Amino acid sequence: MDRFFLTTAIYYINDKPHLGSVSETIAADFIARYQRKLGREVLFSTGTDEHSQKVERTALAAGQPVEQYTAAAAASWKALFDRLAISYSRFIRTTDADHIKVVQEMFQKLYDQGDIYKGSYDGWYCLKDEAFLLESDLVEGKCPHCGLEVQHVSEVNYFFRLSKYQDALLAWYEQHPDFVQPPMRSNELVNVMRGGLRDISVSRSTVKWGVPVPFDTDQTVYVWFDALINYATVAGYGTDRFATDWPADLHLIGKDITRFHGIIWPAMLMALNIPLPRHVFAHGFWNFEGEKMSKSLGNVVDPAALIENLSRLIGIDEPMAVDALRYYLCREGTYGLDVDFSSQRLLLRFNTDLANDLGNLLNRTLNMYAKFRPQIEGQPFEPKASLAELFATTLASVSTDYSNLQFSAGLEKTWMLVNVLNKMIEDDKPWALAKSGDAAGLATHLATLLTGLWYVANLVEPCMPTVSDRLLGAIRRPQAAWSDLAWRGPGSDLPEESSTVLFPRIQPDQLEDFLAAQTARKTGGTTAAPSAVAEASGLITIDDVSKVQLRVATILEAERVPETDKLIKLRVKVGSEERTIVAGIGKHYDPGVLVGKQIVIVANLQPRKLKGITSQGMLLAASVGDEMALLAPMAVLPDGAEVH
Ligand code: ME8
Repeated sequence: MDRFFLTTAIYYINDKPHLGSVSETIAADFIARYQRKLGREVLFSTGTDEHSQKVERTALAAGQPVEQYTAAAAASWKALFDRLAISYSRFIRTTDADHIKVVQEMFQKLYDQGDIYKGSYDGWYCLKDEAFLLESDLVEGKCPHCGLEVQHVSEVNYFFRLSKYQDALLAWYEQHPDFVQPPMRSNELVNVMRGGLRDISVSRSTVKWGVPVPFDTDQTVYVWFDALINYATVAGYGTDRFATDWPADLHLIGKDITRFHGIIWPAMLMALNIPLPRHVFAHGFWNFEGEKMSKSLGNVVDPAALIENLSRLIGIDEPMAVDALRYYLCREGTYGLDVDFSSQRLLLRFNTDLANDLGNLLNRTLNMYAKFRPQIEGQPFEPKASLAELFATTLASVSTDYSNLQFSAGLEKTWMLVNVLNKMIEDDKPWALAKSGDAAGLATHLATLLTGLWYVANLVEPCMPTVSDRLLGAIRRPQAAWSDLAWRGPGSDLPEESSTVLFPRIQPDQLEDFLAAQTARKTGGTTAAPSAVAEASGLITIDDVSKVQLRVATILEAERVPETDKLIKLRVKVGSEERTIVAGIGKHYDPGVLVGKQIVIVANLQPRKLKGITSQGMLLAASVGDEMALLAPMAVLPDGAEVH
């Protein structure tokens, strides 16, 4: 059977898990489940990075022996991953005996062959990132990555000959342009390598909590050297299994640790004569109000509390709350880029996508099937042939999105199917078919709903395993491999219940309670503003609308902004006033055709600079895909006219 080996980064355990850290494991679980649906045997690892100076210090501060501290912390990470339905095959701890053995074997081998040598380090060290830094790396004397204070370190330790592999690494990147993704991350690394690589320190003489260097008991292995090796341990380095389980197909990591995975780890593998992983994908960060979630900034969202709040205040059981969180994390934003967390957006997705679109579809299908079953007895029970192609092409396109880690795009397409089915109910009017005695039409309609739901339940499984099982339980159809999904009737798999509430629609008072609970956690007691509650319901008030002043404007002049094909600078007349507006319409309009036209602008927007030009407003345009059209009044009006 085809195999797929997937890893997440392993987590430092001096901090509690936050939403950002678990988002990586959830995304990896999505991939693992999808690969299983493709019929592959999946090896999927995650775990904890337990050595290091900062863990040693945290245990000391907690007044606990470090072994005891790490055992308890690792157990709580693992328990959270179990709660989040993470289907890992191995939860690796860097304190596991097999891992320590592999680290020591590799260190010894590299030392024996001259790739590790003794030297002395005199420079800087960032405790938060566990990174050695050059004087020239520092920004205003602080760590360039996390911005925290650094410490001066001067010690004798062992170095890895990273510089020796610079050319081989660059050649590898040239031959494997998709080794590191997204491409911007690969470009960053190539630039670093072209700037020249220096040998790196790979042991510490002042840190006791680490894997002992096998031939020098005064030294422990540097935590990153130890941690990266976890991937080889999982694949059974040193055993027969390694030949089949290695290389990894995908290392999923965050954008802050690309140098370790895209430069140091491949160089270590080259030195050890081990094949390189096939892909490294670096995702973006979950931010909170534009800042990376981190304990030092005090803005972390606690996933366990979030699930508890959702479950308790919305009245759903915990596995469904977990799935709602998983859906939000995978559906929001483009994977690879940063995303801002918002409790309101989470609830909006819950109410619209999950309760309204999907939950309703299931409930209506079950209701109608139970009601009309006697009328369709003896009729052929096959789905509409006219929808076969749409479902087949969507399945293929969702598959491409999932394979490219474009989870949100794949889910969006799945929801397009949900909405096609919902719309079909409105268009076909099954109650009218029943009334007019069109038993064949009614049977086709119901078979289409049940077959469509079977597809949808399978397509959402990588993201929401419990929802998928419950959907399938309700329509009494089995989980299917991707290749077994076919546009055929349900056969003898037929629903028995006449209704089920998958997700209840959240009521305004529940919204308020949830947002208050989430806010209280971060600010120590304040409640959610009413506007936040309204926003979460997806509705705005007339007061919100009246804040925006829309006006008709006449375009006097238009010219392209140099060095961009997107921006056009407009001079517009709004009543007695003339203004400059910079608009991103350059790919859709030639400046010449715009002069003399009337448009609608937002007149009370704060000015902002675009390419050095102050833009005093924004124009309104509608777009879909690559098409765009400016909005204009249907009759010529005096410019400055208000738009209501
Ligand atoms: O770096 N949003 O561990 P770590 C998204 N032990 N992802 C985030 C995030 C956020 N706000 N914050 C962290 C380490 N992550 C090392 C890894 S691997 C051999 C050793 C991601 O606990 C981060 O980018 O600091 C990384 O991929 C993972 O969580 C673990 O981070």
